Amino acid sequence: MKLAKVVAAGEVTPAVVEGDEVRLLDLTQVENVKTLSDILHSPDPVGLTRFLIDTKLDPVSVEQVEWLPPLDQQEVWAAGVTYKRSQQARMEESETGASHYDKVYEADRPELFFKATPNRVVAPGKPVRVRYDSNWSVPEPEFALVINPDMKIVGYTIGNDMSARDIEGENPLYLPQAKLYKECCALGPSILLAGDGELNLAEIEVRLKIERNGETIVSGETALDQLHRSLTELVAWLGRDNEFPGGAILLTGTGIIPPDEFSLEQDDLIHMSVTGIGTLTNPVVKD
Ligand code: DO4
Ligand code: MG
Repeated sequence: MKLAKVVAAGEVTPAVVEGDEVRLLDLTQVENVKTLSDILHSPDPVGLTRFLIDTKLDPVSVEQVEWLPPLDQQEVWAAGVTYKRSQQARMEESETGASHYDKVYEADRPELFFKATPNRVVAPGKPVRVRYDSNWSVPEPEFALVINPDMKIVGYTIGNDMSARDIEGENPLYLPQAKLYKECCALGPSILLAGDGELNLAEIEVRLKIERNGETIVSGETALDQLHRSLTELVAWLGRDNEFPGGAILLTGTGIIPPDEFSLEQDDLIHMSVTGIGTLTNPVVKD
């Protein structure tokens, strides 16, 4: 079951996505359930979502609603160098930082960094930004975990960890500037609610396609079984001596890196797809 946050008839509301249709939820049916997070952080998000579907309303087409990023107050964090491909690319981009990237790939402690506050996260369809002081920026398509305040994974979504590779490559201490700025992250389009069973990681593919003037100029794919760490391990590290009263979103790192000569430009269109979740599409702005 996929849960989204949309604006329909001027109201912000959580909704269920079923194929090309959206079913709005009626939150008046349950006391103390007012937001997407109230559902995500409830004891049974799947059961509650099913119960809240407004059966009096006809489903609406996905084109008829405005999409919002599927989060409220969650902090957005990201893991880095969790795929071999990312380790290689980072070692090549940084003369001074190569050994740090090499070591962190094998170390017990993963690289985890603060990625975005909710106001820096853009919705599906809205522009992500290339910093004006970067000449080498790329999108990073990442499988993202939706985590409740008890540090339980309650869902999955798609995250774009926009990255200024020239700034990060110049000096690893510039990482927060390379990663965290306005419109530096996109999330969505919806959250696949976690079921009871284990995910079959080999079956979950992550794909990236970048279009320029209607032509595909970059494409790539990976599968989640290429991830060097387990999802629960990453969440456990994030939760060490930390707390997230509003929940958290954790991007799990990229396994797809565009060719070194590629940098995003104004009006490029980025498509990121993950099996079972859908496609997150965002244009690029640089000014
Ligand atoms: O160490 C730099 C960031 C790594 C990252 O964002 C990734 O591997 O996805
Ligand atoms: Mg990343």
